[in-house]
Amino acid sequence: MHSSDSFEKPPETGHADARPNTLAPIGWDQARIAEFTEHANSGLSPGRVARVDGQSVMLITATGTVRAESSTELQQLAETSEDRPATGDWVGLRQRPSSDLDVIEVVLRRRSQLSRTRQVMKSAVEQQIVAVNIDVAFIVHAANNVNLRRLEREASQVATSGAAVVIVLNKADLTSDTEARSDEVRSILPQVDVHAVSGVTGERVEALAAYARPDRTVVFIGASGVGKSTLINRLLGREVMDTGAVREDDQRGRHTTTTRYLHPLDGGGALIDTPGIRSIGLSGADDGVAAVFDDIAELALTCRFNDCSHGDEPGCAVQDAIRRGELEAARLASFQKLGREVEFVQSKSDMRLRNARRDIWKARAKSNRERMNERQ
Ligand SMILES: Nc1nc2c(ncn2[C@@H]2O[C@H](COP(=O)(O)OP(=O)(O)OP(=O)(O)O)[C@@H](O)[C@H]2O)c(=O)[nH]1
Ligand SMILES: [Mg+2]
Ligand SMILES: [Zn+2]
Repeated sequence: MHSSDSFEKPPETGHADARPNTLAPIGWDQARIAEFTEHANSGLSPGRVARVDGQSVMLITATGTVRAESSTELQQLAETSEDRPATGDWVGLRQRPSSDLDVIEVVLRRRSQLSRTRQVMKSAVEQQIVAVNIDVAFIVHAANNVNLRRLEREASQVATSGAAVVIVLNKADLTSDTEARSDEVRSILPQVDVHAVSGVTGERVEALAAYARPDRTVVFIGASGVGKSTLINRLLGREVMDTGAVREDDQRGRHTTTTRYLHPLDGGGALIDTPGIRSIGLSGADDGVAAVFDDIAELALTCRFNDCSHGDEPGCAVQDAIRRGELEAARLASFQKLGREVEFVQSKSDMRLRNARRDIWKARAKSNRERMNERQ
């Protein structure tokens, strides 16, 4: 298990001034310092959330790792779980010498936010934050088991977050086919970097290390068992995360990682490990879908009708492109499927729409009842 002591404290030098700044290498830049001035003046110190454990969080600060909880005011301000401190957040902290827990008084503006839609009940969905203030997202798949539909969904999810998408085909040691797999990925995501690597042999892992520069935060997402934690251990150069064997029968992982962890890299930068999730909901906005399918989005601009569904409408530029062989019909199909999912999620999370629908159903039920009564 990982307790707070799995995070290394900076070396004690005896001189406060000589202590290396542990925050700059994980993204505490000039803009953040400026943003923080007023909070520093009111006695707060900065920290970055490394891990959230229920009500308390673990923070990396200039003087080491500390535990903290949100102030009562902050808790009241947080209307949804999205507003609570999340892995990767920069916060302002007030020390509380008499307690093990310091107090988080402010959460700084998020520069990017990766969330997923989680089904909480049969008819209710919730946005769940995966990580914030991230610059790059590694979408990890096993090279011998690439799921293109899932990959498209994950890429759309990342596109809405503000982070750059990088595709990692791990376990390259298990297949001789990595070039063909990489080409398949490039055919659906032409603008995205694709790297075939192995977390076990270390093959091509240096290509990934190149993204993890000082002041950059990289988040790893992907199904359980694809090897996210294995890659992170390799990039960190030590076994920080537990890794787990995949099941023989279906090659699925066992959900070894259960929380999100932010790990500072020795050379600067940070990596966030996340638990593999079974299915990824889309996080609402269509512009993410459009960004991944920008070829279709661009074609659609010239369809005759603004609300063209790219079916059998006259003057459909998308269908024209398919007829000319410039666009694969399968690509349109996955675009439409994704669009429907987004719409579904949006309509579900849009309270007004939900209430309006309920009223319509009530009205229908009522008129059905009345009609039944008339017949009797
Ligand atoms: N052959 C091979 N096996 C790998 C590679 N990377 C990881 N594995 C194995 O795959 C299994 C799962 O690896 P993990 O790193 O735990 O996977 P994960 O993505 O972190 O999984 P969760 O934490 O459950 O989300 C382990 O048995 C690893 O040793 C690789 O490049 N090649
Ligand atoms: Mg893991
Ligand atoms: Zn059209």
